[in-house]
Order: sequence, then structure tokens, then C-alpha cells
Amino acid sequence: MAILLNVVGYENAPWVEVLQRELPTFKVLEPHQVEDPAEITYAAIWQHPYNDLQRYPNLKGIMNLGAGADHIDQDPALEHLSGVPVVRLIDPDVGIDMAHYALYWAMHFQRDYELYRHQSQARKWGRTMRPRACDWRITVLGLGRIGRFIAEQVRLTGFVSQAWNRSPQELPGVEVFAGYDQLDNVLANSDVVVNCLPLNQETKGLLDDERFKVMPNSAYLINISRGAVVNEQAITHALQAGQIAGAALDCFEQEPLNESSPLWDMPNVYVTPHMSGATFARSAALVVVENINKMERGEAPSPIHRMT
Ligand code: OXD
Repeated sequence: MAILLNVVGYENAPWVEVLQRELPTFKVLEPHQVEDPAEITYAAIWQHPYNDLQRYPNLKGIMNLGAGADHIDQDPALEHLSGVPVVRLIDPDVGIDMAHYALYWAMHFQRDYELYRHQSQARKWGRTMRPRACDWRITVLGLGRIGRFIAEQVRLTGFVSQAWNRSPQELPGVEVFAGYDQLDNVLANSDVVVNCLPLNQETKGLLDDERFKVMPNSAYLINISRGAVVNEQAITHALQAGQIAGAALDCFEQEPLNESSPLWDMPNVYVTPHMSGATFARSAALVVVENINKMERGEAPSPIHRMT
């Protein structure tokens, strides 16, 4: 029994260390170490090369080492596999980091901290009146596990917590708007929009010129899911034209963000390098271990993104 570890963009060593320590009956193999593909029963993958997974005839589970499943969803290999669960990685530590990221920027915008930074550099003393937290409407787009957690944290921090989701959901203390016909309404009534939507055919380019036009000029966007949910030309234009007040962007259509992108230099834009919820192997690998143990006991892993 062996686990294939095929991770691109992260260091392998911490994953190998935890998986090997916690699952001593399995070999943990990187792709170049696999001599007999039939040995592989689980594949732990991130940004892996396409058309590799069908090499393993005894695959029982595909463990996606991140929350977003847009990369694996495009893998043609899935069509050649049958009845194998693709399991997303929901690490509570990552959810906490993402909530902190969203709240950090929401507070930054609400309290105008940038202004105080400039004032302090100019040795100037002066207070501005800003909206109270209980009047500041923060809207989370997408109530998946991470979006739900963030909407709850927003509520607990004393802001007005709103959410938009494709289908109705209940979340105590959070006003949830559902369905595409409600999207413009909620965008028009938000001070901060936090995008937590997964990237798929439906959400690609969802935040486009028309959506930015309905947002108040004083509103901010925080993007922590996938760059391509936001049309990059549209947001660049919306920010340049003052259709929205600013943005904190952690993900982009192309990563790293191209050096020539105007977003880098815009005074009302904060660019971060997809770090809002970086996966740390030491905690995340334990979630993978738990799911493999569950499957070995004949229980369902969680959350299953899809069955092949
Ligand atoms: C993820 C990510 O989806 O790191 O986990 O973007």
C-alpha cells in the first residue's frame, strides 16, 4: 500500500514527514519513486500534472491538498477512473487565516488606516469619522465551508454580516441572499464584498463590468478564492474609474500577477501573493491522515468534492 505525493508549488518534505509518521503501514512516494503503479492506493495531489492519475489501477481516493478543486476538475484523467472520491482539504487553521485576512482588510478599509499611516508620516494629527462597525455591511459571496466560517466571524466581530449564495442557506445572525437575481441587490447594499466563490463554469468572470457598476463607489472588494471569478480588466477599470473605492486582492487570473499589471501601482489596491490561506503541511497533513484512516475503516472521507 502506498500514497502518491504529487505536489507542485509546495515543499514535499513536511508532507512526507507527517504522512509517513502518521501512516506507518503506507509507503509515501513521490512520482519519480513509484516503481509499481499498482501499489498506489491514495494520491495526495496539488497542481499535479494532468493525465497521470489513470496510471494507478488500484486508486481508492484522491486527496486534493487544498480547498479549491478547480485544477483537479480539469484533469482528463478523471474520466478514466470510476468510483474514486476526490476529497477536498478543509483545514480549520486555513479557515482561520482566511477569516483573519478578510477581517484585517475589512477593518483597514472601515477605519481608514491608510490615511493614518500617511498622516503619521507627515507628522499630522487628525481624526476622521468613519462608519460604526454595526453599520458596516460585509458580504461574503459563497457559503461553502470557508465562506460560512468567515460570515460567522464577521458577525462575531460586530459588523453587519451578509452573504450571497447560489442556493438558500440558513446561518444564524447572517442575512443570506440566494440566487442570481439577488446578486446585484446584495452588491448594491454592501460596504465590503469578500469573494469566497469556487471557480467553475458558472462563476468564471461573475464579477464583471456590470456588477462593479451596481456596487457603491465607497465599496471595497476582497478576493480570496480564485482570481478568475473576477474579470481582471473589469476590476482594474472599476478601480481606476472610482466605481469602487479599493480592493485587497490575493488571487489573480494568472499567478504570479504579471509585472506589467496596473494593479500593482494603484494606491487603492493591496496585492498579496495568494497567501490568505496558505496550506501548512504540518496541520493539513493531519486532516489528510484522518480522511485516509476513515476510508481504511470503510467510512466516507469529508468533504467529498465529487466521485469519478
Ligand atoms: C486552496 C488554495 O484552494 O490554496 O487551498 O488556493
